[in-house]
Amino acid sequence: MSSVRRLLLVNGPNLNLLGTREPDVYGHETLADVEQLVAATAHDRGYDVRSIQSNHEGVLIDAIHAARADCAGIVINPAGLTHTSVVLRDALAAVALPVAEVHISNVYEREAFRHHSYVADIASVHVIGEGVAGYASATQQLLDILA
Ligand code: CA2
Repeated sequence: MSSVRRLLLVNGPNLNLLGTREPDVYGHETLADVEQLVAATAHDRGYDVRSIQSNHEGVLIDAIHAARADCAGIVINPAGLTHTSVVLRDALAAVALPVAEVHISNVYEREAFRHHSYVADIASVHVIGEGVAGYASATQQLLDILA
């Protein structure tokens, strides 16, 4: 087990709008609810969580790089960058921490352009289409790997 007992939670572009639009797709919970859920799940197992959401790819990449110094793993919903971003993938691969990829909606039941993930093959955990509750499940599975 790593002596570092902290996770990084990363939420990508537009997820700051959670709970305010498209509730039929993303539910009624807010980003604050997601961050609280992950923090509570991790705290129960002795971990704390640093959370970041940004609409800017470079900000997310800087946060991922910083995690190398003081985090044991990363829970990430890359949002639309999932399907487009080689640089986000490269950042995750570079820090070489265990990664849990979460998607609130079932991307495989949506448009074809959402079916490919640049992150999927470097993530150890995938939770897709379980709503916001999927973040808790992803956190538990990541902590199982870290235990
Ligand atoms: O299902 C997911 O979690 C997604 O990562 C969400 C992304 C989408 O591009 C991915 O294909 C699947 C979109 C995040 C936008 O979030 C919003 C939340 C509320 C209202 C509008 C957008």
